[in-house]
Amino acid sequence: MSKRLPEDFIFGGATAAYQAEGATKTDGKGRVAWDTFLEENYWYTAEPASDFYNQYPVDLKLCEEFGINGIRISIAWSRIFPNGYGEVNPKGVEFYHKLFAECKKRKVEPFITLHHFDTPEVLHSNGDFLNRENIEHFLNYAKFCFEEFTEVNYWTTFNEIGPIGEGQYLVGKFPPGIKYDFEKLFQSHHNMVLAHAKAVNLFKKNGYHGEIGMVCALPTKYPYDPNNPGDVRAAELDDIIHNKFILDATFKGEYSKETMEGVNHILKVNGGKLDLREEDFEELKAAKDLNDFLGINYYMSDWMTEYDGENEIVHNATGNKGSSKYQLKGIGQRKANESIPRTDWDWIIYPKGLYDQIFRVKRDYPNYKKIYITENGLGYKDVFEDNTVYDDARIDYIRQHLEIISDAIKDGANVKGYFLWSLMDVFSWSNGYEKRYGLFYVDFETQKRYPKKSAYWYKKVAETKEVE
Ligand code: BGP
Repeated sequence: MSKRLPEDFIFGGATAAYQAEGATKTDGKGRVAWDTFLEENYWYTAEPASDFYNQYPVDLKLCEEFGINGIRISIAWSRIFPNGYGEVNPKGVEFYHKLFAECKKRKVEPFITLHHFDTPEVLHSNGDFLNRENIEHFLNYAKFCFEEFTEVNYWTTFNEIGPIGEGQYLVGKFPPGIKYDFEKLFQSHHNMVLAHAKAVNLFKKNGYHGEIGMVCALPTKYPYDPNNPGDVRAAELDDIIHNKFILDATFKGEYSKETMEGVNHILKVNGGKLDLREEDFEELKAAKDLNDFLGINYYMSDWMTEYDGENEIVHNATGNKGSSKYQLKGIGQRKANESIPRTDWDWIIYPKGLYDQIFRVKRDYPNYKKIYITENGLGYKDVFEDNTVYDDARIDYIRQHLEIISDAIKDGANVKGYFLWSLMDVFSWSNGYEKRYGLFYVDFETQKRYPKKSAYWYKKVAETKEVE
């Protein structure tokens, strides 16, 4: 029997400014750290991306035609403030007004993210969020947007604080490319949740229009052998790094005893000391019940086993299956049963992990109010033929996750929408243009869009609310 989703459910598509817009030097846009980092470390750049800067009317028309009634878009901070602060760039402001007007025309609800990995270069090079001054610059940028873009109903402060810290300071695949620095990792998490809390407090104090929340990547962590206490501990510690530290700060306004015990253990083994101030917790506490929603980005789960050797993370950027490695001293090592399916980039496909994660939030953070699944999707080496892509594997992936969401709702979780990553093909931060996710195939040379088989399938689900 097919599973149903509620009548008022949002069937959305997700994008991010830097991965979609292109036009990185157009109309006064300021540089971001990624511009230089991609030039120096990867085989591609953010040009042309999906040329969303010019193609957005085409993409929004496709949304309307395919029953997609929500879109995640991020504002590029450096289009509004090319240097991160100071003078406003009117051309950037105008672009987003035009984009939001087009959303309205096509009856697609925009969910707007203020920061999706793209801190302006001027601020990134002086420490990004490790530098507390930049929290104030972020707040000024947020305040400007709240007051300027009154047509927006849903605001997200940050996309994925966890992977930012991980990419920048643990794996080194994001600028500034630092590895195994746990002090910077946790400090970045802390300072960014603090910036989020300050933005939420400001939003509510000034009574701005709309709702506000945050988007977290929440990969579920399981012990490889649930009967081995070392594996159980490894799963707990990896969960603290990626999920629990951030969720605690956001929804409890403090770090629980177990969280701090885990963090202190990690810092003892790997070195480092955190700057956590009393006044930070006042802000966090004031904001903890004010989040209107939590966005969950869910792609994968991980299984962990105990590990005490040297740190080694190998990032699989090219889709060479089985080439990744993740093992951290005194924390754990990723090791999953071979029978569990995974993508060519070694992301483990496990829909039940989403169900477990939703119920973990419900159990541990009962003040979460409501959840949107703000990203989920399959990165695949799509084959373009007959002017389309027969992406049955993607349909299967989405189906399994929508079914699990339907179950979660039936079992009492408040999940209000789903945004497939990605609406159209975009480039992937650390994997380039070959890792595609879209419902619409993008020929990056001509910028023409072609609906994939999954787009027709998704349209039917959005129309009938039945997951077939
Ligand atoms: C999330 C990001 C997105 C997107 C997605 C897919 O972490 O919010 O911006 O890139 O993951 O990841 P990837 O591009 O690495 O495959």
